[in-house]
Amino acid sequence: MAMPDLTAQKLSQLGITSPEAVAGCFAQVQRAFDDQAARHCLDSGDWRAFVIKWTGRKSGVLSQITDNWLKPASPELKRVVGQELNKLKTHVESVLAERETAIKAAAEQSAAARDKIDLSLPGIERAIGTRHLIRQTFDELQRIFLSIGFSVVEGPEIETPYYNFEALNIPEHHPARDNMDTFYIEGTRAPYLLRTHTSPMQIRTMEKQPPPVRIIVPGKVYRRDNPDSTHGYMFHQIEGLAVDTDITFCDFKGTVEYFVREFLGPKVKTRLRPSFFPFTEPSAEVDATCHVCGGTGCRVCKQSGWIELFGAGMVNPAVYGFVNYDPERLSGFAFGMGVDRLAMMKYGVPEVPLLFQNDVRFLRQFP
Ligand code: 2NL
Repeated sequence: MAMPDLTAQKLSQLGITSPEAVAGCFAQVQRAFDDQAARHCLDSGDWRAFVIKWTGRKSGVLSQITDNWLKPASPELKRVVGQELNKLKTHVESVLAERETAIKAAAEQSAAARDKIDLSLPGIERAIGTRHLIRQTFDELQRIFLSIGFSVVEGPEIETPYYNFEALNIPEHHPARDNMDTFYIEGTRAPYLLRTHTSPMQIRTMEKQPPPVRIIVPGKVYRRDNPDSTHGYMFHQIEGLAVDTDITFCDFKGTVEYFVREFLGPKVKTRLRPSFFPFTEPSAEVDATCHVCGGTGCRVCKQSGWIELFGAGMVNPAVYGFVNYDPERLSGFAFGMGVDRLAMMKYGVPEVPLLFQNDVRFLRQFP
């Protein structure tokens, strides 16, 4: 007979009348318990249910036996039922206690095993980034200018029209503003804009310190362009400025040539081509012999043998007026180069978007 049916009935209903038969019933119950105890594993949720099934106050098997077998037992059987019940209770409790100790020990052991640090395992490898190609190019350019006595100055990307245009001899409605159309910041009382070159920081430096000045200003600059393979709305620039009492066009030319040879190699030749900037006079475009054909003419240099590198010139004396420098006593040169352009040229990057999409297949080529 299955367990609940057996203990749900009174002994008289089961037809038990002798002490031997009582002992037989208890033996049957104990076998059922031992059987289940062996099957119920150390899984603790399952274990709880098993414990309650046997020792639960309300409807546990032991309580059922007390209620159904012991209490209504006939006077002749009461003693033996009580004895058998006590034996069963002791057995059940000792088995449960034993198993519980084993469960706890096993849980502790597995927790200890889990927490143990295996020092022989390889560590977690974290990918360490590398310097982006533009950063590498900035560093290279800065190294060259630092080696000949320039210092690095940085400044804000949000500027006023005065520092970005007026103080650089670009008055309102000057046509030079056309290709430097920029982003204006709305909702501020004073007009603010995103700088179109890093020149504002050269103006700020001259305002603050007396000559001599020998600085380069690296940074991000913005222009309102439609993005394509050669343009973005942002690019990186390094501008340079040298002002002193005795700076000549020869210093300008010598510095430019030194820089180009350091950056592109000793075989590269340089030429200056007349140009125009409102903030320099005279102004020049600096060209270098083509890095692809070496000057003989190819598709990249459009058969000319020359590649345009950057713009430069002698500082327009009008600029000195804005910073309280004496144009009679001082002279200097300045230049501005697009870092992205130079990086693309030197490393053969075909289009601007590649620089800023941060595709690892591109980045990994410049570790
Ligand atoms: C270009 C050309 C240039 C300058 C920038 C400059 C700054 C001051 C005074 C005079 Cl404070 N000049 N900067 C001079 C010549 C050229 O940039 O094409 N840049 C991308």
